[in-house]
Amino acid sequence: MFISWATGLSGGVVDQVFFYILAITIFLLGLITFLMVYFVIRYRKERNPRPSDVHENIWLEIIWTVIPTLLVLTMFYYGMTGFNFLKKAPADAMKVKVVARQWSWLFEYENGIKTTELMVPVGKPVKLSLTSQDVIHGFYAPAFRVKQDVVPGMTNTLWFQPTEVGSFDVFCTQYCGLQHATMSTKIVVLPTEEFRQWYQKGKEEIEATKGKPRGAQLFQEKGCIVCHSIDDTPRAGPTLKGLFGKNVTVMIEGKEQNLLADERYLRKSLLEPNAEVVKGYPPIMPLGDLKEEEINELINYMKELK
Ligand code: HEC
Ligand SMILES: [Cu+2]
Repeated sequence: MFISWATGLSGGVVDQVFFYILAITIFLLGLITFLMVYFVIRYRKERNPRPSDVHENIWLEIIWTVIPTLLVLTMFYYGMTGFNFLKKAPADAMKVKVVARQWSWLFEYENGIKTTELMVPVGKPVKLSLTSQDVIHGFYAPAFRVKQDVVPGMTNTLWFQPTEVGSFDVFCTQYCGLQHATMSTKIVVLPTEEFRQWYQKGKEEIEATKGKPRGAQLFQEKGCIVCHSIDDTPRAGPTLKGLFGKNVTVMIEGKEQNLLADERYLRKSLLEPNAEVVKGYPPIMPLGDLKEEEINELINYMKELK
């Protein structure tokens, strides 16, 4: 579903305030419209040829001051308690780091797993710490009714607690450059046991790279593996299996061109990811923060992916 119905604890809290205010607004709209029409008929010229001037009606004034004030105060009360609820994550929340960059999201879990879609277990609160590597982005999960700006140089937080299994949209709400519209992902809520297995498996994969050459470790640590498989599994980016020495069709400033995937090509892919963009893929590959030595290791590693 494009915009899903409210879910999670925050969804319920936000909707309560929203519908409370909406109900009062609709009631007042009805009351005022009714009185307007009624007075127009009741006090029309034929029935009331000489207009009379009404001076002071103390009770009327008290009523129309006190009732709206009380109504507005209850709205403030519900708004404030809802706001406090949304601002304070429970202590037992699962923590996930979120890095936004032009134009993708990266999620980093406490055990080191990295993903491009946010995987969470059902029924457990999740606390996100959000930062940006480049410009201001906005993390927005409409189904959970939560939204937070993601600003370079600072860490903002946000929390939610999913109450049902499913897949929910995430959008970027700050116009952050050309491919802003493609900067969306999903929150995937899994049953507890399924999540536990996934989390464990990810941990084992990380452990498995420990004894491997530096290039393989970097490929994992720098999050390349999140978008590139080294077998044929499709991910956000093309598989890197058998890339070296192959011919690739790329778009350079909108023009199609055939290039040999040699060392120059691999290096350029890392230094200027959006200069030679593989045909059929969006230019979402982020500029990793890589040292010269790390680039060399990664290139050596990619050359060996047969
Ligand atoms: C957010 C997802 C994402 C991440 C993270 C990412 N890439 Fe990419 N990468 C892509 C996409 C999408 C493409 C294809 C479009 C393009 O060329 O920009 C690509 C293209 C490439 C290419 C050219 C592939 C080809 O088939 O010609 C190489 C090489 C590459 N990436 C290496 C890396 C390395 C190494 C890292 C880690 C430092 C990395 N990528 C991180 C998404 C990503
Ligand atoms: Cu963005």
